[in-house]
Amino acid sequence: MRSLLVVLLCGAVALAEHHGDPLSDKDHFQGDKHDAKFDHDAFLGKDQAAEFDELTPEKSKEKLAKLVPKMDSNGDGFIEEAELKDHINFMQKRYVNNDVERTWKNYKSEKIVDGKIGWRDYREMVYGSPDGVGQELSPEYTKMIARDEKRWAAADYDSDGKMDRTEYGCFMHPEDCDHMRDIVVEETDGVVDLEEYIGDMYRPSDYPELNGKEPDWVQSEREMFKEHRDKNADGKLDKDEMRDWIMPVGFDHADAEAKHLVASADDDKDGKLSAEEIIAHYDTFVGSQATDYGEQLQKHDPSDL
Ligand SMILES: [Ca+2]
Ligand SMILES: [Ca+2]
Ligand SMILES: [Ca+2]
Ligand SMILES: [Ca+2]
Repeated sequence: MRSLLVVLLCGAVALAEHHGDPLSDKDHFQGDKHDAKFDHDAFLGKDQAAEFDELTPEKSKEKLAKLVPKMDSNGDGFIEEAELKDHINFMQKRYVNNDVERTWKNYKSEKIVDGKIGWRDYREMVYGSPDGVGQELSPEYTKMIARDEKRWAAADYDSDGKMDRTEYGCFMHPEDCDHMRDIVVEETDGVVDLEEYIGDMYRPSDYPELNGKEPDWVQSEREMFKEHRDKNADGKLDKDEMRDWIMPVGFDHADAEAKHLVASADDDKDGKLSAEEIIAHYDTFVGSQATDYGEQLQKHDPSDL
C-alpha cells in the first residue's frame, strides 16, 4: 500500500513536470519514491512541500504549530484521523487545482475557444508545431507526443477532440480520474518484475547507515509483491496486476495516509494527535531529505498555507 501511494504521488508530480517542460522526458513512475517523502508531500501538498524543503527544522516546526489549529476543525485541541484526512484531501485538491489553473492560463486566450482547447493548438503551444510537418524530433520527443496524443483521446470524455477545463484536468492529472486508469497503467511501460518493483521505491544509497542491508519496509514490500500484487505468481506484474496496484477501485488514499500518520506519531496511544506529538514528529509531517525528487518539487510555485 505504501508503494502504491508513493507511485501515485510521483506520477502526479512527474506529469506536472512533463507538461511544464516539454523538453524533459521524465518517466512518470521514476524518481525517488522514498517513504518519508510521501508523508510529507501528502500532508503538505506538493507545492507546499517544496517550500518546507528550504526551511530550517525550527522554522518548519513553527509553521507546523500554526497549522495545527487550522486542522483542528472541532476545536478540541487534538488532531483526529478524520481531521487529518480532511486536511490531506484539501491539500491534494488545492495542489491539483493550482497546477491545472496555472498551465491552463498559459494557453493564450485565443487558443481557448468557448472554454476549450483543441489538440492542434495544444501541440503547437507545447511542442512548437500543430502537426509536426517539417519538424525534426528526437525519439524521446516523438514518444512524448505519442503519449500525449493517447492521453488526450482518453481524457476527451465527450469525444469532441477538444479539452474543456475539466477534461484538461484529467489530461494533466490522470491519476485523479477513474476513466483514465487504463492510460495510466499503459504509460507505466508494461510488465514489472520484483527487482524493478523494489528498485522503483528503494535506493540503498538513501540508507548508508545500513551498509547495504535492506530496511524492514523494503522486506515487507517484497512480501507484498509476492503475496498480494503478483496474483498469478509468475514473478511479474502484468497490466491487470499493475492496474490493481496503481489505481485500485475504491481505494481512499487520504484515509490510508491519515491512518498511517496517526499510527506513526501517536506516542501516548490515545488515538489522536496532540500539537506536541505532531511537532515531535515534525520530520514525518514536513521533513524531507535532499533528493533529486525534492529538487523537482522545488520547481513548483510555493503558495501560502
Ligand atoms: Ca480535533
Ligand atoms: Ca472534449
Ligand atoms: Ca503476475
Ligand atoms: Ca496522542
